[in-house]
Amino acid sequence: MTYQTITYTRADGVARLTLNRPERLNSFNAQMHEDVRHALAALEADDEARVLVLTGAGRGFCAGQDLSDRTVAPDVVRADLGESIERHYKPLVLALRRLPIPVLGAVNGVAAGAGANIALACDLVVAARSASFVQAFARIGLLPDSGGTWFLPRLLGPARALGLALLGEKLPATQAAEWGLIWRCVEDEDFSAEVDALAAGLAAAPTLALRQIKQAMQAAWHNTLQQQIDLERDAQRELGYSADYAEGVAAFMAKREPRFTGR
Ligand code: T3D
Repeated sequence: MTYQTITYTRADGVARLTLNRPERLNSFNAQMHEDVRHALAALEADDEARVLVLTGAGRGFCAGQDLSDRTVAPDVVRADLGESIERHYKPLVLALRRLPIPVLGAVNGVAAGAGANIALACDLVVAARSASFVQAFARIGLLPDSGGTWFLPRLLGPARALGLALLGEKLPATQAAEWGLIWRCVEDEDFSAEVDALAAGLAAAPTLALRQIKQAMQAAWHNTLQQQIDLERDAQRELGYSADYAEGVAAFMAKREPRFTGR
C-alpha cells in the first residue's frame, strides 16, 4: 500500500510507520490522519507484526496539527477543534494504547503539540539528543490535547506537568530522559542503530507476555492493589500455558538463548 503522507513497512516482525511531511515537520493534516488510521488498521489485522516503530522523516518527529489548515480570519467560520479531536486525535492515541504489541516511539527530532503527546502515548520512547518535546498549545491559546493533561502529571508529577503546559517551553530530550518522561536519550549518530536494536529485541521477545505487560501497566493507573494482583494472577495463568513460557524455561535450564515465536 502506498500512502501520501506516511511510509509504512513491515519486515522481520517490525512494523515501521514514518510520518512523512518533513517540510511541515510532519504536522498532521486530514490526509495524514487518514493514512495513519489506515496503516494502524492494517497493523491490527497483521499477525506477523510484533512491534511498531513510530517515527518521523527529516528533522522533526511531529509538530502536531498543521496550523496552515486552521483559518482564524474573523469573517470565516472556524474549524470545530473538538470535532477534530473526537474524529482524529482521540482515536489515534487510543489505537496506539490498545495495540496488542509494543509501540516504540522513535523521536528523531522536535515533537510539539499533539506530536509530543502522541509520542507519550507510545509504550517506550527513545529520543535523539537533538530532539525536544514542546507542549506548544498555550503559545497559541489552546490546552494540551491528545492525552497531554493525562500523561504529563502521571509521568512527571503536577509541578513539572504544569510548568511544561503553562509555559510551553522546549524540553530537551536529555532533560526528558532525566525527568523520566521517556525511556532513553541517545546521541544523534547512534539513534538509528539504537532504534533498530530495540525494535529487533522487542520483535524477538515473547509477544504474549509483552501484551500482558502493556495491558497490566495501563490498568495499574486506575486499579487498586488487590485488583492489580488479581489481574496479574489471571494474566500469569494464561501466560503459563504459552509456548513462549515453555521455551523460556527450557532455554534457561539448557543455558541457551530462547527462540520465542510469539505464541
Ligand atoms: O486543530 C485541531 O485539530 C485541534 C488539535 C490540535 C493539536 C495541536 O497539535 S495544536 C498545536 C499545533 N502545533 C504547534 O503549535 C507547533 C507549531 N510549531 C512550532 O512551534 C515550531 O515549528 C517547532 C517548535 C515545532 C519547531 O521550531 P523550529 O524553529 O525548529 O522550526 P520552524 O522554523 O518553526 O518550522 C519549520 C517549518 O515547519 C516552518 O515552515 P517554513 O517557514 O520553513 O515554510 C513552519 O512553519 C513549519 N511548521 C512547524 N510546525 C507547523 C508548521 N507548519 C504548520 N503547522 C505546524 N504545526
